[in-house]
Amino acid sequence: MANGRKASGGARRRRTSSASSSGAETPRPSSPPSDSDLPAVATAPTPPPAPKPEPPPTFYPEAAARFDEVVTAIEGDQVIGWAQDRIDPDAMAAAGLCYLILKKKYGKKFTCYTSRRMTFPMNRNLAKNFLPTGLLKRCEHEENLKEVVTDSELILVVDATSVEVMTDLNRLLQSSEDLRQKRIFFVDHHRRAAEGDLEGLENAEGIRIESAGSATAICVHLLLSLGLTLDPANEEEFKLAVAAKVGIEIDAIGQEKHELNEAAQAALHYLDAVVGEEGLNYVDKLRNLKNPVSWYVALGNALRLCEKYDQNVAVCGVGVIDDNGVLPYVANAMMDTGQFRSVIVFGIVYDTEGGTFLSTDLEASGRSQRNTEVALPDLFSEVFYWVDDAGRRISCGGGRASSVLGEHSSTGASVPLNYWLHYPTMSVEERIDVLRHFAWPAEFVRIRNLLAPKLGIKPDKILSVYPIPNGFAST
Ligand SMILES: [Mn+2]
Repeated sequence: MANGRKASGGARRRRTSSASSSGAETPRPSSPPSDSDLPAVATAPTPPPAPKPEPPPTFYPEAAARFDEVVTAIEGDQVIGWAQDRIDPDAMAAAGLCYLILKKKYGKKFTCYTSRRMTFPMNRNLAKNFLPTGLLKRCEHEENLKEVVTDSELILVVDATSVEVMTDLNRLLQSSEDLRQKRIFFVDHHRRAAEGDLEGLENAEGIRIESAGSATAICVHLLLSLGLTLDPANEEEFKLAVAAKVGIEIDAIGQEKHELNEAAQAALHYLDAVVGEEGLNYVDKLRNLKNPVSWYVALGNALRLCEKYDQNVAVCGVGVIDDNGVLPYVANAMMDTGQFRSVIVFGIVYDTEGGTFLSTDLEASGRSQRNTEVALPDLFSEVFYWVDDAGRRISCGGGRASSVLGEHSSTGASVPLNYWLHYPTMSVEERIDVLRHFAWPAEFVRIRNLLAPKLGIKPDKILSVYPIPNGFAST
């Protein structure tokens, strides 16, 4: 169908470099641009030198002491880090604070690796305008990733320890026993994964504080415990404080402020004092960033079929798209109609850069509200998987439920489609055609066949926004 091509053709949004701010001399980020670069709306006037906020009582001093021992033992002046695929604000800010600690206290340079494109405009903007330039590096852009990892004395992993959410690190660790012997230090607030957790490796250790609520809150206290502070008059530190505030708050979504633990509250209180009114304005602007227009096209396509979905659980295949932010956005908007108790949206998502395909995945996003019949986290882990060489199913989906009865749940999945990623084509355009005409019908039918019996709905209630060839349209 022709009307879907625009979103994925060669005319991708291009960012100009004018808005990328870097270094200590650049002005404060002007109004954070939307994904397509807003012009600078209001360049903030240089504020009067703000007094340095009083550091709060610090938490986790033992963790800081161990961090200090581990970093002090490193001889080189470079440390590499790792964060989850599609790095989120908490991981970003935690990486940013580690960067600052390593730079100011130990004189070391820090580069944090992550795979896949970030999901939301806010995240992309935060990375671009509020984090030090060069801190984050996409694994797909590093030609010698294996050498980089082999050569580094330490891998500092933030906000994750499950290898399943760090695709490229997982691949490297699988490939070499030497790499599995690497020294790893993690700073995380998630529960240890039952399988495939870095903590199970011989030379891995770290800080795991589940009650902290975010990796950023832990890192704020690391910074303070190590005798450092954030200076609002310093460009880089001011921006990092803004990022840290966003990081903590995003991971606390669904919780009231008073429900956060003392350490997180103290960290937020301190960051508020550092960023001041100016910083709070940036936080608001970041929250209100507009979505790219292609997202509305996908939403329109999905809503066009509104009458045909199952009322209990609407399932929509949005086809082939070039932006992974579309799926949670469409899922949320469909829930907002109030017509469905659960929504599952899936599609083939690719990411290109400079004529090269960086990834091609089958991705899905699910939302549920007061639906006791559908347990989305379990469903996602059963339905979204890939099969390894030994025939084992490796699950690539999961999520959170806010109560046992599925009061509210939010899930995601990302299954690599390696066959299609490596499918030889003559051009990007041809590849997109192949994905749309061949990969999509095959993947759509596959997911429909897996989902329909598990959801107890008829296959023809699972809809594709693009027609599927005859014989498969309904059964
Ligand atoms: Mn987190």
